[in-house]
Amino acid sequence: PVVIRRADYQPPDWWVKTVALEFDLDLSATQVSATLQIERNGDHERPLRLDCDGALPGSISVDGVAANWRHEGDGIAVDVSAPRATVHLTTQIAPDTNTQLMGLFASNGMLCTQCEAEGFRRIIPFVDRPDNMAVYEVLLRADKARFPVLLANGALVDAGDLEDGRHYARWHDPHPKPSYLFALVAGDLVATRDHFTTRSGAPVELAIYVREGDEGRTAHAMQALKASMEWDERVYGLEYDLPVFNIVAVSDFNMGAMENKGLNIFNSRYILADPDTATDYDYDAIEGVVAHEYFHNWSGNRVTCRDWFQLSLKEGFTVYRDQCFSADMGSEAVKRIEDVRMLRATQFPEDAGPLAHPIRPDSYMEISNFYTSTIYNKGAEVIRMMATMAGPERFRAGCDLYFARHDGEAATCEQFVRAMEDGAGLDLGQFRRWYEQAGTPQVQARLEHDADSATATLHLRQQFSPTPGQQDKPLMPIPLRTALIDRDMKAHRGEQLVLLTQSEQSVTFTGFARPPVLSINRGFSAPVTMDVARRSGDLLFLVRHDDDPFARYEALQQLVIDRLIADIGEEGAAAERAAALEDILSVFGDLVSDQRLDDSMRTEILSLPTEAFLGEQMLIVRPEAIHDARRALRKAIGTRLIDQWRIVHERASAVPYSLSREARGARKIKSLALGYIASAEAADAATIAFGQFAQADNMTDRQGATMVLASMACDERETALDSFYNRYQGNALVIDKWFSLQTGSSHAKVYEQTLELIRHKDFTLTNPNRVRALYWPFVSNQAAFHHASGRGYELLTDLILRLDPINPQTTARFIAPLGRWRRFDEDRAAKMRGCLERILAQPGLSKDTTEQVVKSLE
Ligand code: BAL
Ligand code: ZN
Repeated sequence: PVVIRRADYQPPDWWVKTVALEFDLDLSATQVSATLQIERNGDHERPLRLDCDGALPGSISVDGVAANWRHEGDGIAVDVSAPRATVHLTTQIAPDTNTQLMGLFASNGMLCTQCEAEGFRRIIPFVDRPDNMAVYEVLLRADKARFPVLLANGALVDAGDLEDGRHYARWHDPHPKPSYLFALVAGDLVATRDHFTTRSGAPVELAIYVREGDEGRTAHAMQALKASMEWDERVYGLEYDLPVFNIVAVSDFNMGAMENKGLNIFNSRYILADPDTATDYDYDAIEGVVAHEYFHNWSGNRVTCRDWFQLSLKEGFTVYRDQCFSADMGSEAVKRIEDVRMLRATQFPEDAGPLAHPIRPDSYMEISNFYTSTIYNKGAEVIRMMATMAGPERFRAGCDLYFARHDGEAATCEQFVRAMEDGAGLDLGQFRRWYEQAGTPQVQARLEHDADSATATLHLRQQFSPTPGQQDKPLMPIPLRTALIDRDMKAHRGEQLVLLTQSEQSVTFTGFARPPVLSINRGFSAPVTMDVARRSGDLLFLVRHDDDPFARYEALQQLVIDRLIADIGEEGAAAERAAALEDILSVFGDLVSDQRLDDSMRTEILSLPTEAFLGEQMLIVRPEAIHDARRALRKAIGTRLIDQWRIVHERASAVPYSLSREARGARKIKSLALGYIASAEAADAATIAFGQFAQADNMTDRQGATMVLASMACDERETALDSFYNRYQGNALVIDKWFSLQTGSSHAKVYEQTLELIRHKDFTLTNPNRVRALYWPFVSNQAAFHHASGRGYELLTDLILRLDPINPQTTARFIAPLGRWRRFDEDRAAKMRGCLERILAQPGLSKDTTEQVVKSLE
């Protein structure tokens, strides 16, 4: 595949200024006709170049005369002599064979589009790049009985009946937009309606369209939409700008959702919720994704990206905005822990592997492969660091300037940084390296105390590991929120922001007669790994006394990690390790009933790091040893504190269902307690778990109990799984959970069970949610996927080879787990490489998958 480079950016030779589209919609043969007003950009004689992917034109005319055109690379070239012209072209497409789900496709008898990043060219040949912004008018015609609802971007300007049972709808979007934000939907859908009045008094009609029968599960998404609209006005001063805002839920979708102007299209899992079918986690995810797509209306649509290398301009910023929104709607501390856990689970491994790339990449072969955790989550951390350095008012001033300067434009990350410099008054010269460099910086910290001068000196050092194409890296500015805590007072005199800009740097603090305890990278102020030299007992002190909730969580996680890594490597004397275990058991015992913690935070703090995360802490991952050590620690915690876990489980079980914070916290700790009771191998564990399952009046409890049972070998396991399946047959989103619960379990027969599920009648390769539901939990299940025989790798390889011809975008996501071969022993590494080579040998392998495999083998 061709490599596209950021440095080669050139504006298009021709602009498309307006687009008039007409669709005669049909599942198997949709006719498209397009009229484009084009304008030459600059003084040249080059032809009009249109990107094209599958949708070959039936006819093309320029100013009413049949055009001279030819194929050229991935597109067509059309001769145009005048500086301005009207181009007319037609295509015919078959949505029902579009299994890639890019462009116009069919899902459960409805038609819908996904155009980001390069799907529009599968509808008509076009200047399909984000810097070409045009005004769209769209006329949709279809059979009225099969497609009673016809939607596109903007506002409805006309609608009516036609002959032969057909009807039409004409939509106009006054805001110039790139083609990736184009959308249409046609189907037999029902709407939940509401309305919102903007701060300026403009009325907005809101609608969420779903399949009949699902309308009872849209209330939470609607509430999230209205809360997002209000929040963006209050926090960023940004108002909505069209009279309608439509959302449509579809079952077959590659992404989570898509921010098309005025017509967001969602994967149904991020819309549909009621207590019986959605967990509290699902409710939060819906709130976050609805907000994310809504916030894109400004950070993405009003100001879009000049080219796809700038993707983090809209994604990193919008993730940061949705993270702050969710923090405001719930618990800031818990949200921060969840976001950091996600970053460490997905982005840190990416940054340490063969697919590492800066948040503003320098090159790509297939842009779909760059919708990554780095672009999204690390991108959000980079924005967060600027916000931390600026403080809230100055950060807002920087954002205001960015939107004022670039409204209606296709902008760059550099322009965002410049607006932040000018508006927030920051010097971001060195900070730009966060956009340029891949890899997670490593920071070493050591506190030196001098009793004579009553000073404490913080010594810091930054280091980088090479990443593909970047051997030597310049220094980065790393903002570290820091506090020195007095051992007696158990308090600090205020937090400071220490900006580490040098390779080694020291900061001296005065007035410390006794050595204080270092609390650093509080709130995870920088996305780095910290290696802190500590006195024994310091971590325990922080767990008990740090006033930063994230730092408390972090301290206990570190204690547990240190202990498990020592166990796995059999490091240190047995007596030392036994003492460390006693510390952990004692602090867990205190925290189970610590009145200062709410149950949600308590659950976060008392959850053990995953096996995969522990693997990340080791040079060479040892899956069985990690599994055994973690299991042993869980058993010890479960057994020692069994009475407390029982009390917690009973207490939480008495809290009635509601969406209040207290009730949600109770459900969260309930399943954690149940997990520890099971880990203790208590004789009645299966009975208690089945009791929770049978009595559950909501999905959080039911799923929590099933998850615990799924890893056990008992009759209750089969009864619960069968009952779960029978109860929810026909509800795709819940059946997805049923698949995940089994393939993600630590049952001894998880591999055999996964093979059976692949053959299950409800498994299909054409629905991305179902594919991900079955395979991701298995692949993330370190002990199962990395079984020494290599059978886990083969199972995944078989999927990749079968799925690639159907849906390359979803397939390519599954390459990364095999690409981590350098982190495993020689035998496993050889098997993983063998699988990658087997994939590469497949004739006709997609560009998406090829790019990821080639990079993973380099
Ligand atoms: N723009 C793709 C989906 C999202 O990030 O919102
Ligand atoms: Zn986004």
